[in-house]
Amino acid sequence: MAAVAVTLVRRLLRSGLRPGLCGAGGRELGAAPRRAIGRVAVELDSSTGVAVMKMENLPVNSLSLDFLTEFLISLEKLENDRGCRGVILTSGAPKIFSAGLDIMEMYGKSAEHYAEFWKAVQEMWLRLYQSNMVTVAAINGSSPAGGCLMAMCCDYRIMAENPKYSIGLNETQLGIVAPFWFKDTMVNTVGNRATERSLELGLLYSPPEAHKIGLVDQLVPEEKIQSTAAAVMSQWLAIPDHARQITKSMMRKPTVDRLLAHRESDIQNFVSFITKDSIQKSLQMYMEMLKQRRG
Ligand code: CO8
Repeated sequence: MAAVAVTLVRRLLRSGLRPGLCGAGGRELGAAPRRAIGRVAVELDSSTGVAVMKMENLPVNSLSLDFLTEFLISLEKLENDRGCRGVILTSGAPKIFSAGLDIMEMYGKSAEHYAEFWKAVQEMWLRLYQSNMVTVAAINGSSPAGGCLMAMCCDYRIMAENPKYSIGLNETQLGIVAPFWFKDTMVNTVGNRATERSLELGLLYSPPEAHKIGLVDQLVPEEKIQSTAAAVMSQWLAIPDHARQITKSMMRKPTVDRLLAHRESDIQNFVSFITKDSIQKSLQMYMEMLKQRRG
């Protein structure tokens, strides 16, 4: 994984951003919080050891290659900071947690680009799913596809009770197929039957439906989401780190190992799938549908 991190840092430097300027958590110790990089705002409270990572890739927090690169660097800094034990993942975009993978990264690009993009998506999943820190998702907006995957990587999910929001793995609605490790993550969260139905139909659930199947752990009024996340975090942090971390690894390692064993072929599968004319056509139609829906 170290090699991937070096590649990501190189990418970020090429883009003109300077990841090394601030201390872990996006601020220098003892200095006023400041933004390390543009699309992910991180604030670490050194008195609690809890960081809030706010996704700010406006308008919809789509997971572009640049965003994923910044996200990974921010997460790694926190992971390496002994003063940080927990992360609350949330959104700074109104009404959207994350719109999932950036469709423009999967459309009309070269095979090399698709491979680089997919490696970054894999890396995001590997890092977040295996994080040693306690991770709590404060889902303050809609969270389709890759957004739902990010939330499912966390240890606990709290969603705002807003009937306009939805969450789920809706890939089949775009004419694409969720990869096996998306499927595995959902099976580990809600079980086999609910995953089978969700994935085949590309279901997006309202907050009460998501809560009913266990896709989210708790619903709260929108204004209480951050305070509830902080309260849940302190319950999880009351458990000794080493015991919790070993238990988490015991639960998640077999799933992680499955991707690690097939990482290259998973990239090749993605590239050969996404470059098919029929898939490119489906994505184009889906984007047109999104625009028409807006009127
Ligand atoms: N990627 C890129 N751009 C997006 C995305 C996205 N995922 N979602 C929305 N946008 C764009 C819209 O096109 C629009 O652009 P513009 O202003 O230029 O027209 C802008 O963001 C705002 O979008 P909306 O007007 O639709 O905003 P709303 O607030 O009305 O709705 C939603 C927000 C609910 C997020 C809505 O945009 C939506 O449903 N988006 C699509 C979400 C989605 O289906 N994502 C799935 C992505 S695929 C994925 O994550 C996993 C793929 C697995 C790989 C499969 C292997 C082959």
